[in-house]
Amino acid sequence: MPVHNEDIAAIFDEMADLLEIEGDNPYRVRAYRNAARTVRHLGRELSDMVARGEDLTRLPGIGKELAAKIVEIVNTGHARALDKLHQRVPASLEALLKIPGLGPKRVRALYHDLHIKTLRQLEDAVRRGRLRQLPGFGPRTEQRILENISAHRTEEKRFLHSVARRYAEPLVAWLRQTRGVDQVVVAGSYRRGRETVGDLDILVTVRGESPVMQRFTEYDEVADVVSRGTTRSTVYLRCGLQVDLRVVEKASFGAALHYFTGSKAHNIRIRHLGQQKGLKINEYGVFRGEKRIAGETEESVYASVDLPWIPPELREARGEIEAAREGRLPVLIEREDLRGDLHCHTRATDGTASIEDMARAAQRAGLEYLAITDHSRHLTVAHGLDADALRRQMDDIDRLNDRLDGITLLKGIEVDILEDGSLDLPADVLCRLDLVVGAVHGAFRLSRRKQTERILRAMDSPCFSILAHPTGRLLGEREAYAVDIERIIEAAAERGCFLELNSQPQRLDLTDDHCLLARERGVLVSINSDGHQVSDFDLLDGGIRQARRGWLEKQHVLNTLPLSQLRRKLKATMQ
Ligand code: DGT
Ligand code: CA
Ligand code: CA
Repeated sequence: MPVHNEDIAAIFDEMADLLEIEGDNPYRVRAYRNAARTVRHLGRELSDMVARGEDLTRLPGIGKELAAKIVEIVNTGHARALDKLHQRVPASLEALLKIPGLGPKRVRALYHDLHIKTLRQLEDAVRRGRLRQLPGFGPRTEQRILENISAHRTEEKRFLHSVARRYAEPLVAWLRQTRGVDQVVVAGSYRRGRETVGDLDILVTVRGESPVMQRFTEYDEVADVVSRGTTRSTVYLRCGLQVDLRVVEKASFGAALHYFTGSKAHNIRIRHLGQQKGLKINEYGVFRGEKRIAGETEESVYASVDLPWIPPELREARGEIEAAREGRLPVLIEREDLRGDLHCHTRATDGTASIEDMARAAQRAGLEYLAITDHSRHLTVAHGLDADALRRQMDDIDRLNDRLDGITLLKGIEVDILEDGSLDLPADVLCRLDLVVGAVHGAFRLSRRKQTERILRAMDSPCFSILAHPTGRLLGEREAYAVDIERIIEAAAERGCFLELNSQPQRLDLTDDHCLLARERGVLVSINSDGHQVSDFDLLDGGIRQARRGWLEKQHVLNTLPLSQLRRKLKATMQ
């Protein structure tokens, strides 16, 4: 069975959690967490690397012991060390870990000191005020736990688009290889490019007899077949992702694709338009009376209600139907429109590659310029640069630019926005750079007013260019901090600075709604990789997907500009 990086990362994360609950050595715990992160963000499948006998200890943070574990997982699908931990640590504690605000440390305290093992016991203990005996559990923590326990009960598990894609692509390839199979498309939220997907909705058309259903339910990664029929089956993959497969007739393919792409709200609007013209629109086609008049292609479905085809990313009932009717659908940005990347890291801080390697990788990714923006000194976990180290890096970049052909490096920094809104390095140092990317990396729990003012103040600095990952959220891990994003967008418009759409799969902020707002207010968005390794330029696809959901066109995106024009824009921010 093929083991994906995500499966390995999940095992390492779980081991870190369980070791921490057990009170193991913090260095060991951290080693597993770092390894999970490395594995998750690696551009290549570890199973391939193991198959080729490559030396895994050359990966950052992977020593002999971890390398051996990776090989074991790739070969057997599991880690004996984790199996042993499972025998020692009660399974119900893992459910507690899923409550936001309850990390392994707190779960350990609950378990050791209060013998709490289950959600029910936890809820009960909170209600009876028992948690207050524990250090670090105040009334606010109690409140959050209560809120989250109830939210958690109903919460469905969603998958990052990037993770779903790792499962979807090989499955689609597998189905395509099946006798008689013609078209295979993943519809649903996946096709609309949402940042997370609840399940995969796959449509296939076949010629004559095809064993596609059998082939689907016998796929290696299927853990559980929920239902199997001749035209529809549902399975769970081992990672927990649900997949629906539907076989549709060729004459209905466009109608089915339209229906199952959604969104539901968009579909309902289109169906109403049909009704007004005396047409019935469903997943089988467009009908006048009994007669099917359209449905083989999506274009034909839209044409039946006098509309041009609408890109899936826009189908959220946010004005796309009106725009289509009035001939003002956006010409959405594409990956090829990006000429550069304005946010990445190197070995100087928490990246894994040299400046030169990052430059070459960016060039291979088709980019013409790349801004090096390592962390500033305040971010000690990333070994942030002080003024001297930054000056040395600037000299290095000058020398490299003399040597490099076909790509230009820009000098930048990802400077911490401190709690009071000042920047982590003096203005005279910052103003010598080509651009300054400002970011919030701590004090996430300030009030909305304070957080907003903090960022506005940072944007007032004389040389602030781009606000990085403007909400600080980490999908599935950390909520956005409370902040008035509308005011920040307005402030960016007034000050002539820019907002980032960060392409890291867990970030993807600005969100789609924020992009719409930025577009409306005339603030240019910079779609950046925030790359920490050479393979990270691949992540730009995800940023583009989000930007398209936010209606962005080429002219709304800063880093589609040719270098000379970009320099002019950036200079204007460096007063
Ligand atoms: P997800 O899976 O939660 O990320 O989101 P979707 O949009 O993929 O939703 P899903 O998988 O429940 O259904 C796939 C598509 O099927 C959905 O986008 C629109 C269509 N659909 C599902 N149920 C209905 C419905 O009751 N009415 C209409 N008009 N369309 C529906
Ligand atoms: Ca779906
Ligand atoms: Ca579905």
